[in-house]
Amino acid sequence: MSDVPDILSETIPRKSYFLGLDFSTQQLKAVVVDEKLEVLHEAAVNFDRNLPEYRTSGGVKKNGSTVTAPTVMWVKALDLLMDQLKITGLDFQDISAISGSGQQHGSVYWRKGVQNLLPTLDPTKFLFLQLANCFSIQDSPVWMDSSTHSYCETMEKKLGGPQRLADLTGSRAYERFTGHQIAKIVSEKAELYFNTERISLVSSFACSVFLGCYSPIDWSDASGMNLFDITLKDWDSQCLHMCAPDLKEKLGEPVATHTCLGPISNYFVERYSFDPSCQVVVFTGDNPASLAGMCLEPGDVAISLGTSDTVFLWLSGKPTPSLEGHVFCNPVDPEAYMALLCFKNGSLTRERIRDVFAHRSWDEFDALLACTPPGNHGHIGMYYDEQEITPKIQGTFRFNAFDQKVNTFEEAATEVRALVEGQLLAKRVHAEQLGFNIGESCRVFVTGGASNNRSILQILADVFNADVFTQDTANSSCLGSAYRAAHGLALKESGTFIPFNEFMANRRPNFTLLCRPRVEAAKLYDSMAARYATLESSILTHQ
Ligand code: 5FX
Repeated sequence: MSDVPDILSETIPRKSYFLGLDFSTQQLKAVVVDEKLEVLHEAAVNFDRNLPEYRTSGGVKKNGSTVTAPTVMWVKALDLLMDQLKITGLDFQDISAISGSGQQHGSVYWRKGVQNLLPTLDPTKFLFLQLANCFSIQDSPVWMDSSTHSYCETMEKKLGGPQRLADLTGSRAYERFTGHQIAKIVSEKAELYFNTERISLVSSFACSVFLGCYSPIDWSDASGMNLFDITLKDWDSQCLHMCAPDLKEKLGEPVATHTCLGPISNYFVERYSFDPSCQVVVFTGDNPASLAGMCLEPGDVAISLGTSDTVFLWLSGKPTPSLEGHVFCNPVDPEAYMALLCFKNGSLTRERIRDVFAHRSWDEFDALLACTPPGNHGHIGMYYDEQEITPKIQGTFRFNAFDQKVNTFEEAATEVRALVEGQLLAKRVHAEQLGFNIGESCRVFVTGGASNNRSILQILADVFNADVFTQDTANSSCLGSAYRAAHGLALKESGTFIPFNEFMANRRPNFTLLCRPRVEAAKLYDSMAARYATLESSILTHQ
């Protein structure tokens, strides 16, 4: 224990539990922590497996470049999750505050009149039965959608170019960003848009259900819409007008990500015996919540190896958004920012290569990695099964040691190493392009499905020339939501702003050192990263 005063027990002395939820792409997860922020209960509902009636694959429905999820499926998942938590023996009465996160950029369209219904839901009935007819658009566009190209072009052009939009909103125009999704709905389904009372992000939609009224959108998740001025921390009226009429009213006033919104709705008090004073702290995006869950500090890199691979960094100074990657408002420090890089081709591509080249076996995949040297004898691969976000390109690109394009690699082992090295080099190259310096004290924290694969993590340590750590729990978004619930409540009770990292002192989750960089391999990856960057620009200019 350090000498830092224990702010948490000073502000929350009584027995308190905190519930964190994560409405992610493939599942809905929950974690409950106690007043020491130690995990007591966990639960999850998988959309494909536990709710097959919605016929999703990987939690989504694809129709060309349009990717959606049935909004009511998320509500039904919540009904199931609450029952699961009850079965774990959790007494909901002990929960002092809840918060949550959602996949970023996805949007929910509440039809006119629902604001009167939300506070009066019948606690004897499931939520999904009562909310089934509450959405003017049944299928929510989600972050995997890439169908709004023309709307992106229009906004960048009208606003004075991609860099200008990035300077204002933290990102150039991205197809999955919510402003363009809304613009598409106005243009293709105007009637449904005009029948919409409120537009939520996945995070603020879930928060609204717990609150029993429309929740505001928080600053961090608002930063993923191409509508929010990240410096002024307010909607930008020019961007709003470019996307849709009366959008400001439909989005509501944005709030700081530590805001405590008020008590949980009567539905949860009556149905699950929550204490009526249990507080709801505004929900945020899954990546910002993950930053909180990992207790990131300036100089650290966090990498989530999941459906999408994401890299995020804490930015302390004035942000300098670039044409690749995103700057969001920091979820735990209203003065700071965070950078995020999102790679759409993550675990699904790793699984495809495993299936094709390693007989569907991770053991064989690891054995193939082990029998090839770092640097792969000069071979480099870039695998974009789906249209990639960073950079925007689709297809498979293989290069030999002379930078010549080749159609295949001769050996399965070369292919497997090319995939892993290519994916990890891309993360380093793009983090550096955002201005990140891999310093001596750089630590890499990994989370997500592939974070227990040692062979992949050794390459990660070598590529970043940094120690790689993992946390006790892989559910960093969920855990971050539970921490944020505790922090938000402490701010409310104390009436002052307590920095999150001070609040978390003494209670950071345990980190385990998994891999250390190997000097020779790290040197080799320095030059390989420069080669990777050049090859990537060459395919982008020739596409
Ligand atoms: C971030 O910008 C993304 O689009 C993804 O990481 C989603 O948040 C995944 F849920």
